[in-house]
Amino acid sequence: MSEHCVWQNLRVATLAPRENDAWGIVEDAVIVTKGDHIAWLGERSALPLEFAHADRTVDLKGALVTPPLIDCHTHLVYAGNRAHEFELRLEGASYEAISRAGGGIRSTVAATRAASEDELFALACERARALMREGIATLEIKSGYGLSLSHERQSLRVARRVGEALGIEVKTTYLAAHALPEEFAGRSDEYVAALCEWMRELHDENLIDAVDVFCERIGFSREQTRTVFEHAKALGLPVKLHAEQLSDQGGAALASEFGALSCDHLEYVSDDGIAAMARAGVVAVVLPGAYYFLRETQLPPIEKLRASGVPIALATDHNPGSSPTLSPLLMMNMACTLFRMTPIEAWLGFTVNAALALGLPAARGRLEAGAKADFVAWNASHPRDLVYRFGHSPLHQLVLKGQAHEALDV
Ligand code: DI6
Ligand code: FE
Repeated sequence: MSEHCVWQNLRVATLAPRENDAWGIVEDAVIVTKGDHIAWLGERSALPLEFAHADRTVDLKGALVTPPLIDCHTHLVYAGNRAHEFELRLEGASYEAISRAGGGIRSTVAATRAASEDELFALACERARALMREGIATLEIKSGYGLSLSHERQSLRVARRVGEALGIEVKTTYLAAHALPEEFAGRSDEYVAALCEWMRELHDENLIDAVDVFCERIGFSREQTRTVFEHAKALGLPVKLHAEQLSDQGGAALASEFGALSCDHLEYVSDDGIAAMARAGVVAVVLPGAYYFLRETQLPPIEKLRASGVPIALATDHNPGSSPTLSPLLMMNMACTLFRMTPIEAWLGFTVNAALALGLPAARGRLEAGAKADFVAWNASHPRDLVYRFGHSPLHQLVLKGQAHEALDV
């Protein structure tokens, strides 16, 4: 028999819109969980008698309950850091120049290859725990700092192990097309052919949930991106794209042709790119951490994306080079202050639209009867309070499968 638990003394923001309220707020609410799903959710006064008798009652002391957050774009598996490059950039070197000089992604590749699988696992778990302390319970993790068959396999295996160890859902993304490894210098087409072969093997090992490419002057060309996408398509794998982060490569239109789950970054996306995304139902993932940390000045075209009806998701883009943040709440604040998104858009960006960017149902970003018994209790009274404050996590409890999660202690 699964445990029947009544959670009371709380207010819920379901994010399922009701009448004039986009937040779906339920005041003086009760949540009834049965094992790992929500059996009932609503106002206390409407609690049906059949649910009133519980095996366990939890008093949430007036907390605000929301759906857990979803981080739909991270590069969590790597060793080392790039604090030195941060200093170089402050002295005037550009991100692209550092990359062309052999630093950037390739310096993290060297550190990652030198680490053992257990070291990478410990580092990635520590980062995932930090995200969970701000309410994350679903996480996308990209490979892309291995860049050989065995090192990419190792990164993807580490990503899977993080999910199992922490009891959260991890979606893995194969990003071998992130940078050209040294051993393929001057032979980028051969590298693309090789990584497409590896894709087949790693797919057979069930290590890949989606395929991504860094389509950029310092990454891979549009034609190379097409080759990678064709291989993914032949294997039935969904694609996503690092598109128009530093320049317009026509990546968004290409990804839309392949029915991509998402196009990410998008500072330099064209009107045609946006139109193609709208037609194909591609999610825009905007990444204020990378925008801020690279001191970018070209804003992603939020107003045009909005007007075209493209769903907008947000993520941390956690990585050592362009976005070393582990704070989804800070990203929500920055999405509002820097990108002029609204607080409800920021929340939908880390819940409903982030689910879509991972190929999960939108309902994964809402709290409703029948949903998984996963939610976050915050010491706050309204979700907009969490967007407004920054540099602070008022998390009270992360509840997964109907149980308060224990693994968050430092
Ligand atoms: N775009 C990014 O912002 C990250 N990867 C990518 O394709 C940066 C990765 C890094 O600098 O290590
Ligand atoms: Fe990224």
